[in-house]
Amino acid sequence: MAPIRFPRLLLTGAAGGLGRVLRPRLKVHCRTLRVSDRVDLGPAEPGEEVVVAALEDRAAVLALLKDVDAVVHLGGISVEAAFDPILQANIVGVFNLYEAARKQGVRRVVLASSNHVTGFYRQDERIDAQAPVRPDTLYGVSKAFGENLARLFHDRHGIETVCLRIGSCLPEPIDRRTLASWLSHDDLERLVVASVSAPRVGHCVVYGVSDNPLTWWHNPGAASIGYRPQDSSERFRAALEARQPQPDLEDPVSVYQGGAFVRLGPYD
Ligand code: NAI
Ligand code: 15L
Repeated sequence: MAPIRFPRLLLTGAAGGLGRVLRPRLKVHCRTLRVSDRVDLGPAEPGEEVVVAALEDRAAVLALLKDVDAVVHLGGISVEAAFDPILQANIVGVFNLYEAARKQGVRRVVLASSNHVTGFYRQDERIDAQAPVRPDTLYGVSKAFGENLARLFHDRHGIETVCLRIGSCLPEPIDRRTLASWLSHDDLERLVVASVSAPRVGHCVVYGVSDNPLTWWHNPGAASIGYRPQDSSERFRAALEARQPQPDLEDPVSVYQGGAFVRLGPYD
């Protein structure tokens, strides 16, 4: 894998599921990895700096981005929730991140967006990243906000962002839906490394999936940033279909790409 050309990388959401996957892997690719979360991260490992910060704390986020060359932004609410925590973490928090990037001169962000930005497309449709957003939750709306804010900060301030509409990043697919949406941990690493190290990305939106044969997403942006997935959900299909009954195809959970998210809410 090509080395990242940024000396100091910031990884937010480092205490979360994907943060814990990426923390040891990104270290290999940069001189200093600054890891951050709102919860305790334990002591810094060699080559690390640890900063505890809440994304909604503007001053703390400004300090967090000081001397950073690029950001991998995973922090925030990662599922459907009431509006107020989503507002703080995913809307105020993302604004604080981009304002801090602008003020601190950070030129590249890899933004964890989500497939739930387009979760109300049907599973029998194949879309690309240019399709109008159809969020399936307030969470999905907040991710669409992040993508749009990233575009503003690119057009107005030249900050480059790869918005990753991550599918289902798991050790292996867990049901029929995730046979289509699965992103392996190794491919997550490949995708993030490509997003950080591609020479020019502008503002782009890429679905974060492995090389699954049945997919809902036409994803040309992935190749253009140099992402080459190596894994496929296909080897799990037979066993998974054998142990899981055929779903009710009229159920919205089976109809829409967002799966169970399309039924979540209400919102307080
Ligand atoms: P996670 O929920 O396990 O981790 C998120 C981390 O963000 C947590 O450690 C949490 O403490 C931190 N956080 C939450 N609110 C914060 C705040 N206000 N200030 C500072 N830190 C805060 O989520 P996971 O699974 O690791 O996902 C990482 C990112 O990728 C999230 O942005 C999520 O929306 C996105 N994503 C993940 C997918 C997956 O398959 N795991 C699929 C699609 C998107
Ligand atoms: C997401 O956006 C969530 O963060 C993750 O927990 C999964 O539910 C994933 O989407 C998915 O769609 O499987």
